Amino acid sequence: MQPGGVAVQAQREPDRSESIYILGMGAHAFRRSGNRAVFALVTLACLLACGGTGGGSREEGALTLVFRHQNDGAALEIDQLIYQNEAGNQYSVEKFEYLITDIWLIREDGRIVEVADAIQGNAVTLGAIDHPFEGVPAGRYTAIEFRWGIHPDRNRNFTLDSSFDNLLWPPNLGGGYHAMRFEGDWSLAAPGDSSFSLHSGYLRAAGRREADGSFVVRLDGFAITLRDEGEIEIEIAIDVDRWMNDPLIDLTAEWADQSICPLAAPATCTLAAFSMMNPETQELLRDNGDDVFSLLDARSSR
Ligand SMILES: [Cu+2]
Repeated sequence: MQPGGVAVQAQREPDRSESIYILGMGAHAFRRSGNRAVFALVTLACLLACGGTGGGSREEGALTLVFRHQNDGAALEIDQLIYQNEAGNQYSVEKFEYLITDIWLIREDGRIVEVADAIQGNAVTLGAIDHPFEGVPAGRYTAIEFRWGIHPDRNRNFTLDSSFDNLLWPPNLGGGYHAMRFEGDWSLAAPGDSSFSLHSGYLRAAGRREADGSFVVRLDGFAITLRDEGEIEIEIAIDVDRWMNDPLIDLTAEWADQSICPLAAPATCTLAAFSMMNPETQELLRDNGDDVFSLLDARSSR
């Protein structure tokens, strides 16, 4: 992998039992309680058995994580019909909201620090807000990993707390949570403007291929030191244009399988609509994920 590069994996199941820290329950607002009892026990066992710093005086600091929303490398503008994807569709962005889970910092010694269980972003209503996390163990960090969406094993209704209910996915399509809602207008040569809706999640419905839109993103190629009572900042770009470009999502293209189109013939479904019902769209979105994220900055700020 190139420095600063991105690796995307569909699954990530390392043996974390030897090397994980989990931050305290008060570390951030969205922490899920209950389901990580096993990991908490492992952490406790490690803290006892591994010695640590002893005496409850663990050295720790703060992390600020920022996601910047971009389009083709520039700050994203909302509701402007000024963008064009590589298929030639002119489009605007009216909605861009998403779920990120399993945010881990990787230390130089290979240890994993779980920073947050789940956060959500919204380019329209929240913009590039800071996600602050306290109680991060001091050390030297060389990578950050997170999952876009949520692991399929956990992608069921209400596995996250109620602050994530706005991202729930329709029960008849499998339930759980969206990874992303990306919507806007786009321009047709004729008869005029129309809207598009690219939603990704975990499609499970009778008569359709199962398709999971979640994946792991790893950003590395940096080395920053978090000192006791210090602070580090990591800034990550999400480039929305890249959700449509490789492979191409041409909003005029007709679904490969019209037999699952909810419209009555002779109307046809195109990739601009009904994205939640179409495994083809889910797979195209997931396959586009490998160049959406990039590291803008990683620094020790205190
Ligand atoms: Cu949806």
